[in-house]
Amino acid sequence: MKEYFENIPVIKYEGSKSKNPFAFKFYDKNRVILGKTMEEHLPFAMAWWHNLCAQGTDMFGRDTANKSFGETVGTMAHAKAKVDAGFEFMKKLGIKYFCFHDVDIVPEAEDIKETNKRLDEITDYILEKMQGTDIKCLWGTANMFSNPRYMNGAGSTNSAEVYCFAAAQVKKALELTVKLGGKGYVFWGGREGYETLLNTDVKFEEENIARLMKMAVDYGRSIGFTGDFYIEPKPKEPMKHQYDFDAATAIGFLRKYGLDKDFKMNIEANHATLAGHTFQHELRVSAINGMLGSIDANQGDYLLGWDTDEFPFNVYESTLCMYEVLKAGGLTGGFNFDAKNRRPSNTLEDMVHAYILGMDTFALGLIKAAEIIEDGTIDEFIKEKYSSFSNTDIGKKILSGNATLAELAAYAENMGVKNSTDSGRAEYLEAVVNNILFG
Ligand code: XUL
Ligand code: CO
Repeated sequence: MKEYFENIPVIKYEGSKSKNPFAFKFYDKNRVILGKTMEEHLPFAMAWWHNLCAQGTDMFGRDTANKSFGETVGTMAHAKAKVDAGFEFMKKLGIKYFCFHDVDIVPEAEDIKETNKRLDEITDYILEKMQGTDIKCLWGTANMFSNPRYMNGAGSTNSAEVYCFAAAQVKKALELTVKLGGKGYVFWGGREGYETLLNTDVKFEEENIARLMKMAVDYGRSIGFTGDFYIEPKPKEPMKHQYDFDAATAIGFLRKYGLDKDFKMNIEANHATLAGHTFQHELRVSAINGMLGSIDANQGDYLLGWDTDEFPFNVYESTLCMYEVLKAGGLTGGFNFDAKNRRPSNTLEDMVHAYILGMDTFALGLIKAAEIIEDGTIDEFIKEKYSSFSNTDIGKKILSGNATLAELAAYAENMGVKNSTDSGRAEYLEAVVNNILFG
């Protein structure tokens, strides 16, 4: 079997003192943290599209990286070489999951019937490669945003015929996800949105998206898909205004259309920040609604207003992410590195460095989040902050749901002047976190 990453060894944990660029400094898969191994806490996934397909093209320039893997790009021989290279990559890094769009794994043909044949062939091959390994599919999805036919949306299109194409792609991608044993199925609404209301019927479009999702749930369940469907919220890009703006919006949409039992959120860090939220905020909103499913682990650049999909290196953010994940009792999905190398980081070695960076960043986040929880200061502070609702009669009455507005008003009138005097202590708590991170 041809080796693609010839100079790359199997990546091992060597500890933080190691200077070996091809070793983990913090990701020690067997280390136990709060009762589970790091590997159990952190089901990492490789994103097929960025890692095996994207060659560095941006709005201003063409490819800088070569992902031909020795074959002609756009052929089935190339599609197979990507499978071989991808499996070698995952094995060398100890990554147990992958995520894919239909068109990441085969070149799309003019005729969808031909594309589907290619998809059958390549997934037979992927299944073959999976045998004898513990590599699994985390989630599948259909790319309903690249083909020009989707320029007016997929589920939100104006055209009944284009809507049928979207349905056909979702049907096939679901079948492939089931075939590969995928745990989840993602809807990222890339072109589900609008530029101007002068040409858009928002109500019509949202209802049609819900219809497509409902059909997907019915079909998925009928062919044995028992996993979670996910919405991956994103506020903009490529559209000016995307319907799945953020977790709160997507959750409201799912409840309105009765889809909330089958769907959870796939939260992407860079999408959160584009929505003007922190990553942690989106995770918390999902978790308190019982919908924290999976994570697209990347980060944006606060100085840039677009989806840079960088590999995560910000340990403060990965710590707060892992704090949310631990508090929520873990993910049903995993941590998919929906991230790409910077355009000038264009070698095969750079792909490996990027994954080492990402995995170490989340390992550090896990270690530090567990320390925050074990330290207990934050939890205690928050418990104490709201304690007037648990240790006073009037507070208990409010929580019981049996209080009336008149009763509370009478209570306030009898109380005299009362200003809130309980300090929020934000700076103290930030210092506590810094001390755990760096102390
Ligand atoms: C785009 C994005 C997608 C989804 C899957 O911003 O994140 O790659 O993760 O379609
Ligand atoms: Co994503």
